[in-house]
Amino acid sequence: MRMRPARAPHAGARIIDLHPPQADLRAEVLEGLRKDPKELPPKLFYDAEGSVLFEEITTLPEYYLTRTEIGILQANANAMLSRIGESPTLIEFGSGSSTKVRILLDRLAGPATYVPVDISAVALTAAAEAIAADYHVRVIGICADYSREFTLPPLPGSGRRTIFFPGSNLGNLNPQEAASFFVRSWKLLRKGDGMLIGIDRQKDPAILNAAYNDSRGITAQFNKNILGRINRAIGADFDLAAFEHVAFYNDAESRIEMHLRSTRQQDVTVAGERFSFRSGETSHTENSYKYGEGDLETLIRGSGFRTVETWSDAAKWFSVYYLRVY
Ligand code: AVJ
Repeated sequence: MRMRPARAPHAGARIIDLHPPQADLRAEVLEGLRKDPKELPPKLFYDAEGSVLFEEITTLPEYYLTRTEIGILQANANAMLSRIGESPTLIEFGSGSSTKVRILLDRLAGPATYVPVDISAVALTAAAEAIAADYHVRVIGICADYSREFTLPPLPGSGRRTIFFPGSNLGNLNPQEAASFFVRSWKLLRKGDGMLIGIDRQKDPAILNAAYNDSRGITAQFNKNILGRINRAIGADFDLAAFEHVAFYNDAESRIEMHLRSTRQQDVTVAGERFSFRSGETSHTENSYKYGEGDLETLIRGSGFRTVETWSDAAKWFSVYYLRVY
């Protein structure tokens, strides 16, 4: 039987809207397409259709990341919770549907505060209400963009804060952006507080290449959906059939790169502006950095964290780190 905290359950979730500045989609797309080589930011993947495609990716046999991380969380949740400490405040960045945190909450005994942070007020509210209904924890949802600096409102609870950042979402950031992510995070914490973060590791490139070139072509659809989204959201006439998915491991940069390759010379009108694509020209849509042992250490040491403990699967394909502010 699961241990229940002694105090009464909290009624519902409180939502605090910090009114994150809405991205100017049109300006960002045009800016990226004016570059040479052309670029489109990976956050554009996640409209309603793209989010469904990403959920499907997480179930693909080749996409080992999600199931491996969930396995690590399940196998080591108690050890993680003892690092996190008594009466914790768990602050999740990009909480989405708040699925993975349930693995921790399932094993929590005693009071706790869960603070999901997400840019989508709709997703945040639904997930926060669901957690408040299912667990005896205080839930304070914060609508904010964790990719920029923001300040937390005063939070109740006397225990340590832990930022929970699963999914290897750090992988989308280049080393400089990753370093500033840790500095921003550090500013939300105090000495002795921590961070529990999921990190995808360097491995046989064949495994990495397969994970981003799945046999059912779902990743290809996910990548091309960025063009469909631009068509729908800002008015453009991209022909999705005239672009192909490209994903490969760039060994020198330790990252998977995703691109969209124009299969012919073509002109596309985007928000009234005309862009030419050469036959074979690629537009860069995503980086997904893979970390070797020691890489993360170098990154975090400069920003006030130390690694306290790491947990991995047997093959060392994925790791969860508990870092502490010192
Ligand atoms: C959500 C950024 C962790 O990089 O593996 C999955 C996104 N892109 N397949 C990743 C993604 C292509 C994913 N992250």
